[in-house]
Amino acid sequence: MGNVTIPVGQAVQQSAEAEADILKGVFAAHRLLAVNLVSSPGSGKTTLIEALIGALAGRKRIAVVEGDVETDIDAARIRKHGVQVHQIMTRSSCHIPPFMLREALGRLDLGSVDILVIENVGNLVCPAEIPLGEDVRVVALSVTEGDEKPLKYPLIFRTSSLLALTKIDLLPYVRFDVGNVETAARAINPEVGIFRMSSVTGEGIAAFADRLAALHDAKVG
Ligand SMILES: Nc1nc2c(ncn2[C@@H]2O[C@H](COP(=O)(O)OP(=O)(O)OP(=O)(O)O)[C@@H](O)[C@H]2O)c(=O)[nH]1
Ligand SMILES: [Mg+2]
Repeated sequence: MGNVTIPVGQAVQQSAEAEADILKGVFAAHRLLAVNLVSSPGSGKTTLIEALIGALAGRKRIAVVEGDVETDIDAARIRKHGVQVHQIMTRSSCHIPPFMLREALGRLDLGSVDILVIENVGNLVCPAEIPLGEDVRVVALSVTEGDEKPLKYPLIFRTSSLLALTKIDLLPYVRFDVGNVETAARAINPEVGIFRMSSVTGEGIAAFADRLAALHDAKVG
């Protein structure tokens, strides 16, 4: 029988998908909802997680995995809220690799978690291609980034079931057409759930928290 040649890129993707399946099994076994939060650097991911911890307090037990190239600054911010957190430093990787997430999960008490929020490395490109076995992928886009982003980075908008439009308190000061973004996002993914929110005014946070809580309820029955 002759050798079968698999292009390297395809082989890497297949192994990432196999890893993601393992992670999915871990999340299912612990009856937790895994949320993969993706955005450009500085869109407000960590601030949003901090607001969610407050909004879900007493209802859902939250744990957080932080992914950054360097530093544990974000984990230190989350730790102050008294929830479980683990920081992954990816060094040269522009996304959280599944094997690093698997190691991180081993450091958390998953039996006491309802919703695991994974803050991916700030980047709209690399994390889009790497499934982490998540139940929900959320792409966050802040109003200071430009309203053409769904058109320029379609993969992350196609593969995310929720879109968090962050920093809407800044709308009076920037040129950003929310309607255009929502139309473009829905053209790419008609099923996408869109949330306009501000971690400064608190607008939209409760609705977003309620959606995640409902998704966890639906998963565990
Ligand atoms: N005006 C306004 N500023 C915000 C809001 N959310 C976050 N910020 C600010 O935006 C900056 C970046 O917020 P972070 O939460 O650190 O963003 P991030 O996406 O976690 O950043 P990286 O982890 O570096 O990718 C900080 O100065 C926040 O205070 C918001 O809703 N409104
Ligand atoms: Mg952050």
